[in-house]
Amino acid sequence: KDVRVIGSDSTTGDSVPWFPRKLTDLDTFAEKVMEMGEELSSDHPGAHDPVYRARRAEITRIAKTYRTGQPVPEIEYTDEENETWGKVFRGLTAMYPTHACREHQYVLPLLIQNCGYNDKKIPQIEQISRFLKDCTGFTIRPVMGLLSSRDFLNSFAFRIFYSTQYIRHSSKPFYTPEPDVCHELLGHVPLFADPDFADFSQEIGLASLGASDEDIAKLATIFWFTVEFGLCRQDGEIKAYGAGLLSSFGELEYALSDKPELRPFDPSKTAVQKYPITEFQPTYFVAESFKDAQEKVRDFAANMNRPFSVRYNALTQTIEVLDNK
Ligand code: HBI
Ligand code: FE
Repeated sequence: KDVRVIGSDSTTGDSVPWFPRKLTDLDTFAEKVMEMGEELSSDHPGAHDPVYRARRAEITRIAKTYRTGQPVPEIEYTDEENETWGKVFRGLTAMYPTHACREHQYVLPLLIQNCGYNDKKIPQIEQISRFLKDCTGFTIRPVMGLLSSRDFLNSFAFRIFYSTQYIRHSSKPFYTPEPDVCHELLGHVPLFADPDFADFSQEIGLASLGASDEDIAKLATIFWFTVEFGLCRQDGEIKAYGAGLLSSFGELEYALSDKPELRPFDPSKTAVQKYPITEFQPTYFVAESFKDAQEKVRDFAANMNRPFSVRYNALTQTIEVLDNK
């Protein structure tokens, strides 16, 4: 087996889409946001608030200029921002004991102890990133807004999570049409501290490197029904581990009610399930464990249409490409 160089961004013929091979390659993603990075769509709760828009521009500038190896700059959040966070924090933490998976319940007190999680102030990304690094090797980079599925998924191959640093508009504390710190820090972060979940997320990331556009769409759907909206079975009960659920009171309650349809997680079926993005999900997929889900994603990836396989070298933090055609 040898390592070959792949470097084309065309998906035609037998060439392979470009993908990052080393950490600094991720610097090129900084400005490639899809939407809402700098501009808010007209139905965004903050779209007509000039103070909110100026604040967003100030915060996204950090993500735009961030480079590999730098500490994530601290943000001094305003009283209004901290109050919005407090409302969300208090509401959600009241539901976690009955609704969150055991891994989330185990990690949240550690975040309170080590990373300044409380209902008074929004915690700082840098401190959280250092904590995650000690737990699972995951680190956090700031991002301006939504990345393409390919770019976003690729980063998980390196155990890197792109997190926004701004918060939703104060007029609607329980609603956001896009990721914000409440979603990232309460929904995603606790799970990245869990070794099995970290392995699972990295497996999706590795599968996405150089994948065809069709396979990226499938992996993004798998990501949606696991990392974002996943349910799991624990001690005979259904619990939530998806960040989209763990950061939304309404949907967290609904997902564990008898209203939605539940199906077993099976990558080849999950990958082609249609889903709405602005309403509660009619269907959720239930994982038996993160290890089981990881193995299933690995088998799925092995059957993808990709003329090589990849491996992450944690010592050099680079991707090795194995030519095994
Ligand atoms: N970009 N910054 C960011 N955060 C996300 O959660 C995100 C994204 N891009 C795409 C995406 N999520 C998912 O909808 C999947 O396509 C992976
Ligand atoms: Fe998310």
